[in-house]
Amino acid sequence: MKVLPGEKPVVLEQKVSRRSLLGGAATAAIVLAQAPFGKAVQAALSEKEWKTDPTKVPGVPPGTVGTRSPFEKPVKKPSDISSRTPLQNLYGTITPSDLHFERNHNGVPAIDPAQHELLIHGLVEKPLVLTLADLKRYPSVTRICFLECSGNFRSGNPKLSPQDICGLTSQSEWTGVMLSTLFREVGVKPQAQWFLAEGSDAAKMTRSIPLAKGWSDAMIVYAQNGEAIRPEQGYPFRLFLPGYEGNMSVKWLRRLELSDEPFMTREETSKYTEPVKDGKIRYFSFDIDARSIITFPAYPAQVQKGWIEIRGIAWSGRGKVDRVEVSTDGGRSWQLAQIQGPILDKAHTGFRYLWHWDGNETEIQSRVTDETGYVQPTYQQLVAARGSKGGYHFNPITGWVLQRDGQVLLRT
Ligand SMILES: Nc1nc2c(c(=O)[nH]1)N[C@H]1C(S)=C(S)[C@@H](COP(=O)(O)O)O[C@H]1N2
Ligand SMILES: [Mo]
Repeated sequence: MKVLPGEKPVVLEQKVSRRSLLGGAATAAIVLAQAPFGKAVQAALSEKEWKTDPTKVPGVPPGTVGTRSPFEKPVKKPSDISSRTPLQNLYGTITPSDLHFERNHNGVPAIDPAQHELLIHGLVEKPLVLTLADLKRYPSVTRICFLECSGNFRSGNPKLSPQDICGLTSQSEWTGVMLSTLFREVGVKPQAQWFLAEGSDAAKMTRSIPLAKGWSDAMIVYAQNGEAIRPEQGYPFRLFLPGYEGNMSVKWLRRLELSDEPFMTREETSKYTEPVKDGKIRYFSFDIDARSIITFPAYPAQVQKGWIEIRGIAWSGRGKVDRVEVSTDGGRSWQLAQIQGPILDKAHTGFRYLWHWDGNETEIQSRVTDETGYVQPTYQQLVAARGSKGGYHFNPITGWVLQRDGQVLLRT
């Protein structure tokens, strides 16, 4: 193999075993020998080697799983209880599975699918116990849908990114069984009106769900973006309720109990309720209200005057996005954004608006209207309607201030 003067070959001959290749070319990779091969080799490359003319040395051989370029480092932002999707680093509308947000009330359980069962009982003709293998024998359905935590709101600091403000929403292509298929299998008794879903994590998450949702579009999903659902998302399977607050899509599902009334669990009485007016509390607020957010330009982006493609996502738990408007003058005037089709039901939908920025300080905003006619409210409208400054189901218009120096900050 020809090596340019002063350069060190990175990967040597083609006909070497993986072992000798790891040993010969990449010392650090020996430690990583159990890691995916390509990743191990790449991780072992020094910065100088990445700068070698790639046409002068053979590349890394194919591996067992793909890798992300070490120049791209999108990461979730974890706290003790959740981990947020880096919306500002994503393209299109599918969240890479390893960047799907997480909200765990007592950690991610380790579940062996061979030991895991789902019980369906209560007001049914024929109670049923199902394993993952059993579920996979039923007719399957695949759909693209967002999942959002109803606690997905933060504000108060100009240096918050879309991830910080709104990173508890993600979108996947989900595959599983319609709950209606399983309802037919067990035979629902006429008195049944609700069902309880219970998880097998240490939080034993339980929520009551109206039976009608079970008959319409509820699913039990075991796959996400073409592979088995990830442990963080509920492996081996979870309930998935399109458009409903994320909390009800119980992960690591182990039990469904049909009943004539709701169970009034902790998560639907003490938690996941929100103040409305006059000291009243609203509960069983299932639908995710329509929301949009500009993900570029947004903090921490730095921009230059001239042409800027404003980009973002919009979604509604009640159906399809009808339109998205963008304002480049702090909400005084609005223009229609372009929507990236296909527009799917209850799905993150991309929008863009090409804009020429003159370099003067201004504020950009986006506002979605869904197919029911619901218009995304301002923060002031929400506070006036609810009499509170936050809580669950808070979906205000987000504004980004473009400063003259090109720094983009959250309007607080
Ligand atoms: N069993 C169980 N299911 C659960 C939770 C949990 O802690 N345990 N968290 C809920 C909450 S509050 C949300 S927002 C979603 C988050 O799903 P994700 O972690 O896959 O993004 O799962 C819901 N289902
Ligand atoms: Mo949540």
